Amino acid sequence: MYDIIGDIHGCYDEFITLTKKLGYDWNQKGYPIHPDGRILVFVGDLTDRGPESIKVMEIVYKLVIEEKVAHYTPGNHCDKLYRYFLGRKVQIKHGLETTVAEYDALSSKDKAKVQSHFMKLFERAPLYLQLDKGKLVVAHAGIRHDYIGKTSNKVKTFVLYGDITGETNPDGTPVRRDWAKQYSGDAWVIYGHTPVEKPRKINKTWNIDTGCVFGGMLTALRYPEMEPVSVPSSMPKVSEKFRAFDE
Ligand SMILES: [Mn+2]
Repeated sequence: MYDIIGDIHGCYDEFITLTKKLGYDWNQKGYPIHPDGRILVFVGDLTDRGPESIKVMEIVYKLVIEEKVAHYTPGNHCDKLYRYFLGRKVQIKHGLETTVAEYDALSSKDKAKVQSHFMKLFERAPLYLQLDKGKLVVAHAGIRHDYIGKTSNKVKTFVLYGDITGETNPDGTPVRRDWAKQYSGDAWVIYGHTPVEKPRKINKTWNIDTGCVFGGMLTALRYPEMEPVSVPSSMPKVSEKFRAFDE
């Protein structure tokens, strides 16, 4: 009944192709509708780095806020864009520069619309989603078993950034612990955030960020079937962005 979509990062064309592959029809109303009433769920990181971040934001706004036919939970890139729209001092890099460039090219009328849509989408979104009577949890960077049901700042940092230690790797990237390997909960946790070459299932968790914006694939997970469905990316491959795990 749900199709959970991994990090899109402005890859609008791949999103269209993926939803069509999943059986959604765009012709009836101009947004994707499934004949069996399946529901789209977005794992966050709609924008940044890819070519059409604003189109992705707008279609998700349409589905979640206007039509109320989909669910969305934010990612770290969404959080940063929201802070940018609030007027906070954020660094316009790590992909935000492409979204800001798209935004700056809009008319002032469209700017106001896009900003208010995204802010409303973000403000109404839960930190993470608990669906199917709690049997399904969708959180951008995942969630620890004992954090499910909680919303402290610690939980917020975890669901947006993952299990970070505060330390950095020699290449400057944050050290991220492999929380999924320790996960022992009964609920399925579906997440993105860390690009992997293929959807990664370990314990009752699935990482479905297959690095579309880095030339990998855009992946959805069909729930309750637990069947991943992917489409190839049109972006150039940036192999060093993909993380390998020792199982
Ligand atoms: Mn991401």
